[in-house]
Parts: sequence; C-alpha cells; structure tokens
Amino acid sequence: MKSLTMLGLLLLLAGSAMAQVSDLLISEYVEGSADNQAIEIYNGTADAVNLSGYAIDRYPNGAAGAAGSVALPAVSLPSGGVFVVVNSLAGSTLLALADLADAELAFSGNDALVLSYAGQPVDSIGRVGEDPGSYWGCNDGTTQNHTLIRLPSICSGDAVIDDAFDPCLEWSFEAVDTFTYLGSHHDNCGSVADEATGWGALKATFR
Ligand SMILES: [Ca+2]
Ligand SMILES: [Ca+2]
Repeated sequence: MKSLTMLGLLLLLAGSAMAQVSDLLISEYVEGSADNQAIEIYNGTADAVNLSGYAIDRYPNGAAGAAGSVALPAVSLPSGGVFVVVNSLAGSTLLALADLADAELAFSGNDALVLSYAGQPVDSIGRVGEDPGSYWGCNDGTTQNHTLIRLPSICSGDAVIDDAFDPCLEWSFEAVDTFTYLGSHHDNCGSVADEATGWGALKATFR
C-alpha cells in the first residue's frame, strides 16, 4: 500500500514537472488596422533565455518557403518575461510598446508566422503552405483585424507548421487595434516554485 502511494506521488511529480513551459511561445498576435502588426514572444520557462538564434519567419499567402524573417537580438529574456516585435511602419501608439521595430514584421490575416530557433520551428500561427483567403477563422474570430492572445492553458508551441489550423483551439480574440495586453503574459502551466512547494507539501503528507 505504502509503495503504491509513493509510486502515485512520483507519477504526480513527473506530471507536474512536465507541465512547465518548455520553450519560447508566441503569446500574442496583433493584426490591426493599416500597418499595425505585432508579435509578442513569451518566456514561460524556468530560466532566462537568450533570444539570439530565434527568428520570426513569415510565410505569406500560402508560400511553402519563408519570404522574410526577423532575427531576434542577443538579449536575455527573463523567466516570465515577454519581448514585443512591431512593424516599424505601425502607428505611434503601437510602436511605443515595441522592444524591437522591424519592417520585416509586416503580415496580413492569411500569412503564417513561425517562431524558429536555428531554423527549426518552435511555434507557429496559421498554416504554412495554405492560403485560406483573407484569414484563418473560427467561431470566436479570425486572424485578420483582431488581436489574438494565447490561452493560458497552452504550455508548448505548435511546431507542426503545415497541419490544419483552427485558431479557436489555442487563442482568444480581442477587437481590432487592442494593444492593452502587449507587454505581459500569463500561463497556467505551473512553475518550478509551484513544484517545489508541492514537493514539500507532499513529503510532509507522506510522513
Ligand atoms: Ca500547427
Ligand atoms: Ca500579452
């Protein structure tokens, strides 16, 4: 009985350890009016991550290959922090929220975007190789003229860049030109601190 309980505890701990975000995520997507476009990158891992080697690659209108890319700079993004990239042609309100402004970050609702590291996909929005018309859509909204926020339950990136894309599965929607949520992100994926607390509490219970 006692060993079964210990096995259960170990399985529980293994499960919670896996819950922590494992790599950078695209936490927000702004496809606003005119040239108001932005992407927020979130570090939900336990450690600071240097952004060197990461890039946001753009696959417009169903293109199978990237037509442009924004290389992220060699800055250290702390655990829990976000980095906001804005189209340099965007309006002043949005530009004021940028950590990096780059004219390469120009997209419309039917362009897939991929966060990559050393050329390997880490996360994505949209479906590479598919031109959906003006946007990808679902009951709650579309990838055009909206701000999309990653659901707090999403703990790992969509690294399969060419499968079917249903934005309702991983995103919530805000009205066009909503910039309120840029600059922070929240996930429900657990953290090292939570696990440490849990472990102590579980050990205490077991004794
Ligand atoms: Ca996918
Ligand atoms: Ca945000």
